[in-house]
Amino acid sequence: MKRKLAVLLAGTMVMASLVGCGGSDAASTETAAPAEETAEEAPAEEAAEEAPAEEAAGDTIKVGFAQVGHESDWRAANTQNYQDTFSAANGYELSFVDADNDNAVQLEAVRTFIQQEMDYICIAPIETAGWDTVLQEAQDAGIPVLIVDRSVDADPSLYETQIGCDMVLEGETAGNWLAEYLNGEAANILVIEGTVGASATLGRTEGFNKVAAEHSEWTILDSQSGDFTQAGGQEVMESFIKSYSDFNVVVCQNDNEAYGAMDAMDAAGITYGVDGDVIIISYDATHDGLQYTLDGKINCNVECNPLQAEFAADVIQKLEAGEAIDPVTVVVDQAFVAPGITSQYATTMTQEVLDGRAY
Ligand code: GYE
Repeated sequence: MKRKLAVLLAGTMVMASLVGCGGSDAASTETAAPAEETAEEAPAEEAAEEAPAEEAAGDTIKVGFAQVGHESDWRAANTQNYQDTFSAANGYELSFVDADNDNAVQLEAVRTFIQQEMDYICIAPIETAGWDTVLQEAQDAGIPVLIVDRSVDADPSLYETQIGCDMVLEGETAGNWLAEYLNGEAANILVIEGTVGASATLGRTEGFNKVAAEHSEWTILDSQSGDFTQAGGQEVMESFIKSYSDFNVVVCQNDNEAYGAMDAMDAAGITYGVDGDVIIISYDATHDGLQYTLDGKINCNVECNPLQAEFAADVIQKLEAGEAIDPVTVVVDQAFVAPGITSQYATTMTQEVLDGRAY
């Protein structure tokens, strides 16, 4: 009881949003239940005593964002987008932590946000696993959590919502495009995966492998993590080149890995892209990745849109207003292919498409 009361006194504004939300949305009612119980159990006059002070300080919404790191161009664009959206001018105080791809640092950041009594916590989880305890701690503290970009394997009642791209679909799109492009030709495939245990890695791998399983003429020779970095992509590709002499497809699970893989192939005299021996598939479709696609160096680039902060802000504003929120928001992607390729799964790159890309 003592803990519950402390929770109530610490977050009048948060509690109000949860109660309001619970009243209007079935999915969120469940999520908000512990905080609502807290409200009901606490003596009304004690809550009233504390409320005015909390409300006076409550005009600015305090958001803690535990970001993965700064491993890629995608991540840089995503971070910038959060900083622009959750600005003081927009009524927010954003506390930003770059976890540098370290799970322990990310967990610690979330615990610090809980201690600091943030109004909301956004987590872009490095890995899917290991979140139950800290999410429970946030819920016990009455702080709504938004899982953003990647997903977690925790009980969904421990967080408000998940916002991100459909990584499995991205993998399927890459696979479907390859099948269409090869049209029955054999493929010896090397995969440079993203960070081990990340939903972006797991989903893209699952989706691609699902299509690969339908093609007995395809062989996945090897699949290693390049940790979503350019250096990682280069290192993995260099080791692939030492081990395999007969491959015609390299799948890079993000653009930065593709840049590293291209450097490694350049150094080894291996040609790639529309005029080369090796087909390159990449993910993200960031500006530079699309430049390489326009140049015909990357054959197919499956988009993952990093501009997701608006969706998070929308959820927070709805919770503040006591409105219903969606338990899941899928950020819609498309795929792009090099000039000269036409595909039912992707848009053929043009200078105009590239000029329209802000990140
Ligand atoms: O593809 C990669 C980044 O989680 C979707 O993380 C994101 C991935 C993105 O490092 O570039």
